Amino acid sequence: NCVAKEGGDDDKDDGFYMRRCVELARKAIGCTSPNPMVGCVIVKDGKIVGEGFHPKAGQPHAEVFALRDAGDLAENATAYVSLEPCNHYGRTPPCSEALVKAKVKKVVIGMIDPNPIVASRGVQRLRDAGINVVVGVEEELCKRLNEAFIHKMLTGSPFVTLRYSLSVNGHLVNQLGEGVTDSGGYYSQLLQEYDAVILSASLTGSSPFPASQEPGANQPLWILMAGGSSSPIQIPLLTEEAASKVTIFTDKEASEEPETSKKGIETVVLDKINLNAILEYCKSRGLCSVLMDLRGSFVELEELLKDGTEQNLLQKIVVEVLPFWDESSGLSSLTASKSIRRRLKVNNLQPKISGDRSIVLEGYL
Ligand code: AOF
Ligand code: ZN
Repeated sequence: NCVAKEGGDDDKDDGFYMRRCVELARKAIGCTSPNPMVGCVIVKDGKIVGEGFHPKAGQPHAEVFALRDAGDLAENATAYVSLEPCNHYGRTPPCSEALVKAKVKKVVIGMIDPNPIVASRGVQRLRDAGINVVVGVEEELCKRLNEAFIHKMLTGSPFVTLRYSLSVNGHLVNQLGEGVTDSGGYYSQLLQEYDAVILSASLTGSSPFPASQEPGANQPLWILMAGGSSSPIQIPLLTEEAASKVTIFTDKEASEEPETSKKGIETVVLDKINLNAILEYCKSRGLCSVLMDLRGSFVELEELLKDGTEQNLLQKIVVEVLPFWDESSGLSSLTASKSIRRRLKVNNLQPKISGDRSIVLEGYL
């Protein structure tokens, strides 16, 4: 009997099904905030009989979709969920109850829900019902998936990532490696993941929005910093919905206010532009994740991080290294890169993607 077995799931382990949960969860990338991304798989006799993910806040949770998909086959099956099943009546009823009612015999969980109204109560409810519960399979992967949700739950503040590009000789450059017009590009993927993106208006050229990324339904909130006496920003005429996806920060020296508020865009005037105030604003809007996109503005970054308190507000750093030598910058080779890393105390940048046009490095603070 030497015929290779094809398509059988019998040899798959818990890690395999949990990785599938994460894959399913990511189908809703950028759509679930302020809720987490969650995936669920129902497995019976070594076969997947049901799958689901949480599509959007307010809609049913992942477990509900997977149980629906499995129907009666859920009885005596094992449920895999990337996040602990909830045990509360929120916008939707508790998933722990749904799993008990469906008579699953085992539940394998990626990570405990950091939400204080859930935190281990889901596990407790399942165990009380006699269900075998395993916690912590592919835990690191599940935590990475929801790093912003977890941070927001534990601290009340949004998860903030700083992004910038460097040329190979270490100069900060005003460019993106993966084209923003290319919908599969790394940058557009980043934009999809974050609730808001902070950009310096002075650096964004004639349109404050990167090409083909005008504000809209599935876009982040665009926060434009237009402080100082920099030249006025050219805001294109936006629909009401698009205008609601833009906020402009100015200071007393800038002359933007009347123009932009006429166009239905929220405009906040500060004494002086600072990261603290902008992040307070993000917090007050209940945002979970914010991308600070600095393009070519080392001076601006230095300014923002000057007194050291602001850098405590950053959680992650993404650096794109572009494959060209930049002679135009006034900064000496590698100075910018080293200085930023020293300031932020990042010394463990890991390669994430390396393509033709750039290498993307990521690190945590
Ligand atoms: C799960 N499965 O798929 C998700 C969970 O307002 P609600 O009712 O949607 O509840 C939101 C909370 O439920 C959220 O903060 C998180 O703790 C949990 N999310 N739980 O069992 C899911 N999305
Ligand atoms: Zn739930």
